[in-house]
Amino acid sequence: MKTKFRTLLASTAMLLAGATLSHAADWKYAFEESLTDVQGVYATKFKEAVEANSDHTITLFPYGSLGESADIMEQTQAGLLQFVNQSPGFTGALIPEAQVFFVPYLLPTDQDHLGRFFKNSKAINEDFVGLYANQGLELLSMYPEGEVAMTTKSPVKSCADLDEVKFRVMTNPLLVESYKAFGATPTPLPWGEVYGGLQTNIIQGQENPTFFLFSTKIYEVTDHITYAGHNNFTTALMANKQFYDGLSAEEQKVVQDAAASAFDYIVGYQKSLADSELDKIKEAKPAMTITVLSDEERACFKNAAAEVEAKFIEMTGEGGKAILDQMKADLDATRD
Ligand code: 6CS
Repeated sequence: MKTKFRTLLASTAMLLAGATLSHAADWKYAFEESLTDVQGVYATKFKEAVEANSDHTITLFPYGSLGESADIMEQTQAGLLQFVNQSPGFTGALIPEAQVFFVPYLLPTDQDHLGRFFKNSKAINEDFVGLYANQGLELLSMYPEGEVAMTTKSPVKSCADLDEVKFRVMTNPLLVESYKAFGATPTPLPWGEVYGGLQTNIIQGQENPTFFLFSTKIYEVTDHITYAGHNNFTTALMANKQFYDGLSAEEQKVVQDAAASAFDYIVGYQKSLADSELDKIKEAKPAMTITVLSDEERACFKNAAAEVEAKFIEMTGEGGKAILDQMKADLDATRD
């Protein structure tokens, strides 16, 4: 009898172990940068946390392995990928309210303020979660990647210097309006066409955070870096909502905790990157000019902001205005 009981116990234990094993899955996570860029470092932290706290594994797909930003979003919405990191620069075409990140001078360049804002903002952590859910996406985290700089072939001291400059922007309508208001000829393109476009002079400028100008060697095909303080690059991690809703409460907690710990890490990590990577650009190309515009020189960019904000409200109506107002309130509430 005892032996029979032991056998039963052993087979039950094996069955349970099998059941746990059969639930272990390999989740696919794609992002828009290389493994050593900010999104890659965030993804690595997220993967480490999920794997340390569950039986699941994560396979990371850096930029290019599954296509452009628009491709990895489609694959996630179709359920082929479980996680996607896509920046509002692209998501703005899908979720118009996400274009709010391109109202110039809305976000501060102070990285500590930004960190507090993203962590505590109602607009980010509640309102946008609902808007992303409408597109079949569970928004897990929004985080900053650094102040955006313009890189061009001729010097930029004011909006007038952007006249006739074909300026590449990510593919969202408000960013097009921004650069129109700045006086340039905006040219929306996926990332893969930017280096070649500058090399062949199809475009003469683009904007991105400093670390990306170095890691993607954009400094090789432009000669001037200009900081106007007009924006900070925002990006976002999300999951396929159907997949996320199908997880147990415990698994959802593992995913949320992993996103939160990767967020805490990346906010500090990316903070000093702008300075260290700018030094590397200076070393690689001493002739590169680096200009931080004075308040006076920024005036025309700042004046353009009101026009772009009005366009945003025109494009998104009451819902967009509510998000914008909430973001402003959240930014005020997280000031020092
Ligand atoms: O400008 C872009 O398209 C890219 N910029 C960054 C910083 N990350 C990914 C995105 O594709």
